[in-house]
Amino acid sequence: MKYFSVLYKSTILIEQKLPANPFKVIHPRNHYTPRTQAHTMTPRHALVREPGNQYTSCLSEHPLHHTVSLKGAREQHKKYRETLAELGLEVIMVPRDDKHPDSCFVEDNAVVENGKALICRMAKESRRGEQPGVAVTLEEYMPIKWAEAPATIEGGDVVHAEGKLISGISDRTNYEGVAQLQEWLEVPVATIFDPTIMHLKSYVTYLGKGIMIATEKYANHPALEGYNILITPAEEGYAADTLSVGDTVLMAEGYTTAQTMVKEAGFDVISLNVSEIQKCDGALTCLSVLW
Ligand code: CIR
Repeated sequence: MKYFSVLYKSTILIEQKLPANPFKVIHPRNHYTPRTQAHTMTPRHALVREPGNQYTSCLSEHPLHHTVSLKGAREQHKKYRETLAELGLEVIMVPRDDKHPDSCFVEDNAVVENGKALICRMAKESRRGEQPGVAVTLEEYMPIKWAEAPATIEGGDVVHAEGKLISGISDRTNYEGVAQLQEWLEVPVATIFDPTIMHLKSYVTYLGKGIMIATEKYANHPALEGYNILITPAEEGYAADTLSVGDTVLMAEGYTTAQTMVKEAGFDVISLNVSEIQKCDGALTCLSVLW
């Protein structure tokens, strides 16, 4: 197995840095039965929403954004849903949202951990308004809370590992967002500060069994202390966004070296074509909320 050890310094736990932040429960309900407790690498549910009619107007800095195909994105999304269902997950479809171009990237709308969901406060104005559809569905399964200003937080920044979260402090997520995340979900959150990036999970994801996959830039970060790190080749950085279901890892098609590394680390790999998702700056994790 090719593991790359990291230099360990000190893990930065956010509770040492941030004041407590009281919340209101916005949509209290009593009829749910909590179905999930601690984080599991074998989720049973996947919440998804297919790309809406405005998808091609997504936020994107991808050079091929102008070639993005809604039809292709829907086909790729369908294959993604089918794959999750074949892996045994209950795939829960949130009704399509044709008003918000980025509405299929539901990962950014909510963070689920410990049987609860924090509904995110999106950093980008054009994405505010995506969350209610996701919130209405999630609250049938678990208690929810809405993140409140001045917090901004997007689930694409939040890496889930056993017993902890690791969040980017990025262009989309601020310290207040992480404080609210930690308080409501009652889980320690380590942070990686990099305001130049959109989301941390484009660079770091957790495979399970104590193994992360990361681009070189973050591999030595103290927040990843204690994990074995697979470092993606420089030209395969996109492959660092992976989606684990048990011992199976969904990975983007075309990144063969990274896929081989993950296989050699003991995982089964399913390769998916996500070209039309990538053109909207999305990746595999962005398309679902798992629990
Ligand atoms: C955005 O810029 O917000 C979307 N076009 C892409 C969001 C991707 N989401 C993710 O990485 N979790």
